[in-house]
Amino acid sequence: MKTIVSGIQPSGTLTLGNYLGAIKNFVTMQNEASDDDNIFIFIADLHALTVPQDPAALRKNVRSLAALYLACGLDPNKSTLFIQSEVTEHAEIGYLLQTITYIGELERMTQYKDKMQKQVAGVSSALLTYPVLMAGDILLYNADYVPVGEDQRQHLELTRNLAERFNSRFSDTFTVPKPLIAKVGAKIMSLQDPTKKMSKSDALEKASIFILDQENVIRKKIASAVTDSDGSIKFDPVNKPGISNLLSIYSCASNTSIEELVEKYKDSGYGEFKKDVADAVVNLLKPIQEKYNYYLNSKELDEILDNGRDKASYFARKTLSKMKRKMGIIRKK
Ligand code: ATP
Ligand code: LTN
Repeated sequence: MKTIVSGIQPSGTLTLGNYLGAIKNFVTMQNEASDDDNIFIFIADLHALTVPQDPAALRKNVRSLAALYLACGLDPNKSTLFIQSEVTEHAEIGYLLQTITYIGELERMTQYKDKMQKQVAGVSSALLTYPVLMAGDILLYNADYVPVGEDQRQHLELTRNLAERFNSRFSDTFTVPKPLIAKVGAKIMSLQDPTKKMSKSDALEKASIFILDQENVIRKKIASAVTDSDGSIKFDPVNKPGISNLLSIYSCASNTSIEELVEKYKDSGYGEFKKDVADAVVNLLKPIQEKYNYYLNSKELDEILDNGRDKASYFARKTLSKMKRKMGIIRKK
């Protein structure tokens, strides 16, 4: 029996990076899981609040992400799907874990350092404590594995440290989780600056492919992706970051190895290659988009989220009361 936990922030429209780096792996793991495994996939709305959000847009994004999870193949009979803020134990464990986290550990987080620079109206203290909340998300369910993209590796390392610290201070309580980061697709890069990660919050629209982009938009974005003047199709992220990124995208979208693709396109030009990358991405996203529209307007969506909340709460309550007992936050022994 194993437990898998992961989440995505409803902080905007999801990108192809979120799909290939995260959701695709959630679905694979779900489909390979056995009946006694537990899979918790949630919508990290509390995390989204670490930077300013428009309340109406946030509400819409939460629903949209839920529909997208289902459209991408997450099955509520196999995975528990829920909204983080509806299981209030997440906020509580976040606070309790802060009491064993050092400020220095948080100030070292690269995502904090990057994101704080982009804040114009001040940096919220929640942006600093965000990785502690994330550790809580994982430890509440005693996760064995956490499928994420490469950018989350450092947060997972902190989670492991906090689990070990708590266990040694208060006796064995938490499972120490392992990150699961795919070999290909864990860091899809921007189409306009392939040395930067593709991000939902990139100001440059054509830098990212969004899961819900229309076919003609996807084709245009890939056709105008930045490459190089060398003319050969090879996987070399340092000297050929643009072509290497397109090879990674193509490989993940078509389930073909990068080596096979390099061999197939050894005599081709960039134009032909880009056209085929676009075909693969369009074929990948089209069925997801069709299902998305169905789920977004379906009645099932709320039922699935209600059931997910109830199931997740059951596990979260158990872990939290054990944790509080060990810390002395209990009236009677
Ligand atoms: P933001 O740009 O608002 O910080 P994000 O696009 O990085 O958001 P998250 O919600 O932080 O999205 O990430 C959700 C999941 O998607 C995480 O597991 C993360 O590692 C993964 N992910 C995000 N961007 C990429 C990317 N470019 N390539 C691969 N995986 C990614
Ligand atoms: N911080 C993650 C989202 C996230 C998460 C988690 C991922 C929040 N809690 C727990 C895995 C497990 C991000 O991708 N920005």
